[in-house]
Amino acid sequence: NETVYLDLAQKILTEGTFKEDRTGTGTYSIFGTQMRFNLAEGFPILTTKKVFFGLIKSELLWFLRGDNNIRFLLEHNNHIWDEWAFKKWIESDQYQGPDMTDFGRRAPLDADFNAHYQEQKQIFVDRILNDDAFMEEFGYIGEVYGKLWRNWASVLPDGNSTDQVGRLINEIKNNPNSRRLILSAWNAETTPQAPLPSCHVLSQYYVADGKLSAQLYQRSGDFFLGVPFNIASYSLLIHMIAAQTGYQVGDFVHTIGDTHIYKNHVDQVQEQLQRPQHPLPQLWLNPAVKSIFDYTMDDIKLIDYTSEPAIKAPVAV
Ligand code: THF
Repeated sequence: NETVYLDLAQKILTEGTFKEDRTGTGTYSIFGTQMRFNLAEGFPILTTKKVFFGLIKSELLWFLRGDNNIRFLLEHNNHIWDEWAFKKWIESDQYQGPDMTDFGRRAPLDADFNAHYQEQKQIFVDRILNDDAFMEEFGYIGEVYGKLWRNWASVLPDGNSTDQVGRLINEIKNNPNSRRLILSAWNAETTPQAPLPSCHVLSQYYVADGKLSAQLYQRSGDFFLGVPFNIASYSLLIHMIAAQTGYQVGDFVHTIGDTHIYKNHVDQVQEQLQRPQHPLPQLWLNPAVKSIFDYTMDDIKLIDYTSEPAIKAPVAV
């Protein structure tokens, strides 16, 4: 169950240091935390608030495609990366609309501005979906997840790019005792220039007793909005890799550096902490799928997911 998540939320609120941050919102933060989820006990998606599993599926399929252009997400009605591509657009000289500086901070505070922002973002999203040249120029979010997982550029003059996921699957099949089962999403040269440098920096995979486990190092965790997604996303990835390599699922170990609750999420967390837990759902993966790269939305389902209602909160940009 999710007690480990709720206890850590409580600890951040009680012991966290108040820190200003890049987004100007302010957070309660502690450094260096760890949660462990035994995936055999059920699929670790929160039940004290509704978490939209469809968004988690489409984001992970997007990473596994090696895609770092938000069009695929938009085609799946997934808007969790819009702000980052939009930021690049409004900072470009081609953008002629109303001033959108600091939109993430201003939108929740100023209804008038928010109306303009929503309008501009809708125009942006429609153009990414319908205008190929625009999508090519402004749809990318840089050298993060998808790109680095599937298509890490070579530093050698005539080298080939590296498919880290393909290699990882082969290594788990052929060399399961390896201590080098690593997926890196941080390229020291290029990632710091991305609109949002990767939060989940590195994951390591581990096989023992017929079970596949993984540990994620996440440099920064937005505990209320992002972390529930990250837990479910990596748990889903472990299930998929285990299914493709013939192992059962073991543990997901989630290590986070700056573990924070945004100031404007505190009321929501407090409400969540009062709520009852529901039994965890089970994950179903279509057993007919023969490659990690062939899963579609319909091949992945949660069985018996019941939860308390969703809790809205503004995302910091
Ligand atoms: N930025 C911030 N501030 N926090 C993050 O967790 C985060 N991410 C990704 C990129 N930037 C980030 C995107 N992940 C939501 C969930 C995950 C995100 C971004 C946003 C979110 O708003 N979830 C809502 C539902 C949204 C919807 O229905 O469209 C929720 O209630 O869960 C770190 O991965």
